[in-house]
Amino acid sequence: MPARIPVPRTLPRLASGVAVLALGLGGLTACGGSSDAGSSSAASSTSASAPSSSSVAASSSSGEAEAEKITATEADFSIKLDEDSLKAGTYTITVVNNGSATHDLAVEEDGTTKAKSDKIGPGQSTTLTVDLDAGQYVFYCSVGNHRAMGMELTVQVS
Ligand SMILES: [Cu+2]
Repeated sequence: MPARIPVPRTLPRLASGVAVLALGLGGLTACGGSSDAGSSSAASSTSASAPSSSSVAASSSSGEAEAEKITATEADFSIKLDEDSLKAGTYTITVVNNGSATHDLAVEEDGTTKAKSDKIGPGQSTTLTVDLDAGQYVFYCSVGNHRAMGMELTVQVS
């Protein structure tokens, strides 16, 4: 009567208490531009009176990024942009009217107009500053039925 005791070949391992923590920290927007700020102390303007018409801009000093400059060229009836891939950030858009009608430039996000330039006549230009997050926008002219006539441009911001 051979009493074979089956010996398990796998030795019990000591499971050391290793806890694997998956830190899912993502999506934090980091400003990529490492600009040397604080070296322009030579121009110390002594303007004590702030214009009262400016909105309350007492935000924190974390947003020191310079505005990107792009140009939107308008004609009768089209809008062209000199950049075709935009990254999220602050943009100062120079609007140039090369047409013969009055135009403006509006920036729409999800059906809501979030910024609009002054109306400019033929040959004039103006600027419009807008913060663009990642997403889809429509640049269009809000004058008359110009948008329906082709003055709109879908802009993708990544
Ligand atoms: Cu127009």
